[in-house]
Amino acid sequence: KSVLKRQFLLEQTAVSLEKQEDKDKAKILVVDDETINIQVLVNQLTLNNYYIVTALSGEEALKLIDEIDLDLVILDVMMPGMSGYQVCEKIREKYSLIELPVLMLTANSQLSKICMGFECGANDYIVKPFEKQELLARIKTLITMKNAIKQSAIDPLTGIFNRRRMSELAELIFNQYREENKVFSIVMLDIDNFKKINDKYGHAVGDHVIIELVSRCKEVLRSTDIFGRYGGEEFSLILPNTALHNAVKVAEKIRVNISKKPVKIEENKEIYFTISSGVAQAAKTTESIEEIYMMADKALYKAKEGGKNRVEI
Ligand code: GH3
Ligand code: MG
Ligand code: MG
Ligand code: MG
Repeated sequence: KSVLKRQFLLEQTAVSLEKQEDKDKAKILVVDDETINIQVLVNQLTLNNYYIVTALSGEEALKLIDEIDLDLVILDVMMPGMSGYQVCEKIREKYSLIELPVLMLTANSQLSKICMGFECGANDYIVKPFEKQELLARIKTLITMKNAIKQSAIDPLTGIFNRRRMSELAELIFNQYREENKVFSIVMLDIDNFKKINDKYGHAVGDHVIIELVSRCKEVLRSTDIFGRYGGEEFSLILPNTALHNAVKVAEKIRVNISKKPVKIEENKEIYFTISSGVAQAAKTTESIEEIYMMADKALYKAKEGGKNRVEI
């Protein structure tokens, strides 16, 4: 029976993945051990233009959360195996209230159970049987809030993290890695002679070069790497679990990926541009994240002094 259940859900998911190619749709993970509950939610949410992913257990849900960039999790509390409370706590170890909202959904209306949900990291709580309108209104608010917060962390020209968010993430990673005794590296990248590109071809071409730089970097980076715009034509990378020599390899790969291929700026016009990078590693002895940024900055300066289009440590 449970195999059939799973099969049904897999098909449901496959169908919705096929139909809902629209990337703009908010993605919701529905976690419930009862197929019928999932079915009801999937139907309602799909009608309201959400992209739905489903899981029948907490264990399965946690896997999906790491694989898919979700906007909301709707979480049943009473499930065999991990309870919704446990799942929510696990989610909060990795994602904050503003990164991934969780809406708990359960038949238990006891005050202590509701409070427990919030203590475990839920953003909102709704008791079954729920009013469809109310559920939809709560979902909408949670997703709107998440998007608003996301906007404030993103650079509008390139779509990658802005400096503020990069600083927050660097701080987070620094603290986490120091506790766990792990290593990570920082790369600072700066476009060479960018002022000349602007002066010669105009600001719009300059912007286009910046956007091209971002996509060339993305071609090289892994999904766990953190990439942001530090300022004007300066970018920074946080490479988790990456020691200095490997970070240099990544920076070198990016440098080559940029310098080897021209950028098309008009129908029949292509230009080449280059970047310089400075790399530094955060090790056990590092006292603060600022210290690593300063080291990377110094290395970048060295790369510029040494003739540009190069990587230094
Ligand atoms: P270097 O090789 O030493 O890095 O020289 P550079 O010309 O790249 O550096 P400089 O700091 O002298 O000039 C950077 C220029 O980048 C100046 C600024 O007007 C331009 N800039 C900053 N942000 C943007 C942007 O968003 N778009 C465009 N088109 N230009 C920008
Ligand atoms: Mg249940
Ligand atoms: Mg520059
Ligand atoms: Mg600069």
